[in-house]
Amino acid sequence: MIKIALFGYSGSGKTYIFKKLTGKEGEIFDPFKPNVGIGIYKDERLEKLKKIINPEKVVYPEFEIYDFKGFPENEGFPEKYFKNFIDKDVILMIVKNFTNNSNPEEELYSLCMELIYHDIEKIERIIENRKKTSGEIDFWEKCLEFLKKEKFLKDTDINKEYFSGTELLTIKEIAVFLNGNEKEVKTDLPVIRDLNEIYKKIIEILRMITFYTVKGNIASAWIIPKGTIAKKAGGKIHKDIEKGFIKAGTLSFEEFIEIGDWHKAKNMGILKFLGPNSEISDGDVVEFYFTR
Ligand SMILES: Nc1nc2c(ncn2[C@@H]2O[C@H](COP(=O)(O)OP(=O)(O)O)[C@@H](O)[C@H]2O)c(=O)[nH]1
Ligand SMILES: [Mg+2]
Repeated sequence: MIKIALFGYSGSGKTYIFKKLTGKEGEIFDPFKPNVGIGIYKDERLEKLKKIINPEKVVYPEFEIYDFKGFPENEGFPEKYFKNFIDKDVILMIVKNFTNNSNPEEELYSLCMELIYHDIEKIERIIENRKKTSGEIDFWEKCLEFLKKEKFLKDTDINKEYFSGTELLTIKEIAVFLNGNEKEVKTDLPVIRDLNEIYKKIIEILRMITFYTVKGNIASAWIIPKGTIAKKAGGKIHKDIEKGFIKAGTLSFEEFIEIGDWHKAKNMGILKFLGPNSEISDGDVVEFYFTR
């Protein structure tokens, strides 16, 4: 499941957004223990499928949302706090923009700097250790230079392999949620302005796609990385499908909606069949054939 961490100063609206997304009430005030909840993505295409085929059950994609206590802007975040983000897939920066004294541009800049300075400190420590053991430092010096230009490491073209196992944060996908409509913000980061758009945008930012299955009167949506091959996509549903994979019958979402019935489409002979190593496309409606 995709893990989204909400990151922002106190009062920016993290808990408000968390409650809206998860429907969960109650709040934890320990800065190192998050509110954790599940957000359900009412995927528009799945809603359409539901209307057309009227299945007994619809399984929507779910996201794990983490709401941590914030710190005031004039205080900043303690280093330990950032451990909260290490295993999350996306850091969603929540920027206050719902009062007329909001300064979203300044607040966003300041949040970015929190992440950048966190990484600078981590790398300075790596370099210190490498100097003691005469390990490789050129790579890390380049990273430092990059960060000092106020850029995120995820945008470097240097070898990202070295990043695995580190506690760096700017190697992650990072997006902005502009909470309110008071002011405009200029930024190169992906900006989300509407709660209803969060999941769709995050799927996009993570370079993922959605495919659909309609089986046994259950309609489901599945989120996979772009470029996933059919066999692996089947494995997302059940390991048996991947192990015994024969082929996948697919229809584009638009074709399926037009015809409105899987068996009819099959009889018309318009399914496209994919071998184990062919890629699934965004919006595909898929039936897997496999041996048990
Ligand atoms: N008008 C308005 N108030 C909001 C919005 N988001 C949060 N608030 C209010 O701002 C205050 C702080 O929000 P909260 O979610 O607790 O901030 P947190 O410290 O980031 O968790 C609360 O009183 C919220 O009800 C918003 O989009 N519009
Ligand atoms: Mg809160």
